[in-house]
Amino acid sequence: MTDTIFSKIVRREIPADIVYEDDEVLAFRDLNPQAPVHVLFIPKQPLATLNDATAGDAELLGKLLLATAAYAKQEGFAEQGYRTVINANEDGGQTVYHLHVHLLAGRRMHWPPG
Ligand code: IU
Repeated sequence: MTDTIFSKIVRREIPADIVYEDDEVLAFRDLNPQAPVHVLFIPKQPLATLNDATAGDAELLGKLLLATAAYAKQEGFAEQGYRTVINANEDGGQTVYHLHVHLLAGRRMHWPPG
C-alpha cells in the first residue's frame, strides 16, 4: 500500500499530539476534532482498510481496541461513555487509507450517525 500521512507520524517525520504508544499501536489527537476528545488509534504497521485485515491480524486488531478502551479508562471517561468508529472506503467516509479507530468522547453522541 502507499504511504499515508499516518506512517509519517509513526516515523516522526511530521508532528502529532501523541497520547499513547506501544510496540504496535500509536494514538494521537485528531487534527479536526469532532468531540472534546477525539483520538485516533492506529497500527504502526499499516493496513489500508478493515477489508485488508486477515486472520493473521486478529491479535493486532484486538490490541487496537484494547488500547482504545484502556485509554478511555485511564482518562476517566469510560464510565460516562464514548464512541469508537472505523470508517471503511468511500461510502464509509474513510479519507486516510491507514486503518484507524476513532475514539470520540466528552459529549453525548447521536444515533444514527450521519
Ligand atoms: P477517516 O475515518 O479516514 O475519515 O479519518 C481520518 C481522520 O484523520 C480525520 O478525522 C482527520 O481529521 C484526521 N487527520 C488528522 O488527524 N491529521 C492529518 O494530518 C490528516 C487527517 I490528512
